[in-house]
Amino acid sequence: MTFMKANRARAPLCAGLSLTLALALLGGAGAATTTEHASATLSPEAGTRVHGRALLTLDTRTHVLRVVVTAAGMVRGSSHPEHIHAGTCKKPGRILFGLNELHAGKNGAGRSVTAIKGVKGIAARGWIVNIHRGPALKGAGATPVACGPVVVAGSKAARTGERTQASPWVRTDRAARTVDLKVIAGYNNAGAGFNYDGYDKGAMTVTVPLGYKIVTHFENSANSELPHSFVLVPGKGSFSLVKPSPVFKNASSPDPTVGTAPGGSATVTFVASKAGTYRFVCLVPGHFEGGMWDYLVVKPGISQAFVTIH
Ligand SMILES: [Cu+2]
Repeated sequence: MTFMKANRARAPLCAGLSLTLALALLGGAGAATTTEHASATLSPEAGTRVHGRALLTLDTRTHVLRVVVTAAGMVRGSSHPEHIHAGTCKKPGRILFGLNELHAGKNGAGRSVTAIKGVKGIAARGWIVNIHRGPALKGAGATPVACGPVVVAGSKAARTGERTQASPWVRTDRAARTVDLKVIAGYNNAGAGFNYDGYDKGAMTVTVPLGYKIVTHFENSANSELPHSFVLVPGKGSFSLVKPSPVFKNASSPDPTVGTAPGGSATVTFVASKAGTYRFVCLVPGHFEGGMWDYLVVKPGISQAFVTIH
């Protein structure tokens, strides 16, 4: 099994709302709402490491659609044309809306904000956000370097968590009821290295189907300066930092208070046998307190795992 290596730099925190809570709130929104919300998780295309997120907000009175794109893993100082297209990431169609150019800073990350007038509604399906290689839209410059489908908040697709495009670091085998999950500790400098896949302090939620076997390919980056571990603990409340007690049998890397050395790896296999919100944490002393944790949600009624960045 191969995984594309994606640069998962931090997206802005959305006030720490868990996915479940966010969906519950959106589901409760009534007819009085004057905004529609949608988002797209942008995954690498064409072998790049470009990765990001687009947030779409439509004011249904003024018909102004505001699109904020954050992305990382770009070539430093590069410029990228970007659009909302019709179609799918596999088969992009015509350009529906142009977005302002995305400029990568010295760290390869960037943010663009675009306001588009005269938008009547966000399509429940069939919109994608494409970041092109650039700098111009000619020849190879038109190749998408990251893409993701637009998912409307509160829609069936958002509620069931189905995505037309799987995340690059989770793979679901429906027939075998197995999810392969890649988790890299100390992936980059986010949270001073106390992160999984580039996300710390609950900025990432991995959602998996209830009852599936989760095969976690846990790695500690060779660039880490410290050992790290992976243990699944309750989603809230306290738990022992010294006596590991994973919520599912075997849901722990070996000797988690000592940790896996930089460059080391471990396969952590467990069955997601009870629905709920959990956290995966590092139990090397001080690391959980330093923000080294993210969420894992076990959800009934879905058959594909996915990753949400908050
Ligand atoms: Cu750690």
